[in-house]
Amino acid sequence: MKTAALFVSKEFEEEAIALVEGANYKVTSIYKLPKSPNVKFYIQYDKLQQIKNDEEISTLIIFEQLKPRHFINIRRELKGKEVLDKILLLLEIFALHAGSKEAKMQIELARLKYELPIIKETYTKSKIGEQQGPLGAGTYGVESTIKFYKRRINKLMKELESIKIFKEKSIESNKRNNIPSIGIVGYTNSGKTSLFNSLTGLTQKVDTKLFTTMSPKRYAIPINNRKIMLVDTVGFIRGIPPQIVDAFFVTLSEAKYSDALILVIDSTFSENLLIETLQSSFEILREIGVSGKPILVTLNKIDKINGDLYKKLDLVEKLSKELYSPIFDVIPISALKRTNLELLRDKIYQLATQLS
Ligand SMILES: Nc1nc2c(ncn2[C@@H]2O[C@H](COP(=O)(O)OP(=O)(O)OP(=O)(O)O)[C@@H](O)[C@H]2O)c(=O)[nH]1
Ligand SMILES: [Mg+2]
Repeated sequence: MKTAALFVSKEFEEEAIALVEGANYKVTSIYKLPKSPNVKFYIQYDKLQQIKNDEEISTLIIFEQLKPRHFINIRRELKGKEVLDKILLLLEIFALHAGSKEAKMQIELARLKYELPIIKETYTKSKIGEQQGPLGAGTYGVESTIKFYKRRINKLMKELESIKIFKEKSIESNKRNNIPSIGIVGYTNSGKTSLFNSLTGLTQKVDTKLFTTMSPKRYAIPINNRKIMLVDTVGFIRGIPPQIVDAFFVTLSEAKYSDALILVIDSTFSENLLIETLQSSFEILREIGVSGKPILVTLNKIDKINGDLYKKLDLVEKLSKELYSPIFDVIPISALKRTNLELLRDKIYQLATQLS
């Protein structure tokens, strides 16, 4: 297993550790981010030296967004060690879980686009004699790498465009068949796939790791003799960097094309975290262009909480209605123990009836 030194602000510490572990690294040390970033290395020079000299650490992860010059300077300083920022870490996790060809292509595209400016800047520096190119082959090597990147980026963009057109057509034809589709969305690990499985009877992979689902899954179920399409999607996280929104978007766009949504919220969160989760969930939905579609909010994992259910339910209901309209309903469930699943099926049926 690879070992990582992690630099992260207190606010994101828990989430960052879960993500780093989800990418199969063992976190061996955690450092605070500097209040004012070092111009050359982002982190403090003495900390960088510590990491350089620590043979146990294979990877430096800075849970922030680095500039190309930071990558170049840190990589030069650390020689063989791997260096990831928040974006490269997320892309690595996406790549681990990506199932569909489209998701894989979207992730490769995001990575190439992110690395191209780093290579370009290395090229500029190597030209003025500051250092060798990334492949150690001088400027010629870097020039051909840049050309390769650009060709590959163009090719991926073309292929993705044709996949998108094909997908839109098939979604259109579903619409003509009058099958309403309902997207299951929410924070990663909230229980979307568990809910999808208990409603469809399928056995899609469920795990405590973040981003277990990386490709959307569609499946039509009958409720009261009516066919309804359910779509399981990739989970949200807070503060998705804009450069990788597209890699997310490949699955999140399913939410945009759905006629209505089920938003799954993890009821085991503290009240503060519930508030934050709701705010960021509706924010992300707005960012991907969801508006006007009815949303059915489910407060999941209620088998794990005791006592404060009604307080939390009240909070979620009030805040959801403040943040979005129309909220179709808010109901407590347990996807795992199948609590209130019949009620949920009824609600889904009512929702579908309202849609057509
Ligand atoms: N106790 C309890 N655990 C649940 C419930 N629903 C889901 N879980 C657990 O929560 C974890 C995450 O469940 P998933 O269904 O994989 O969550 P997800 O939202 O699909 O996660 P991603 O695909 O990673 O975005 C798993 O360990 C589930 O067993 C529930 O109602 N009660
Ligand atoms: Mg899932």
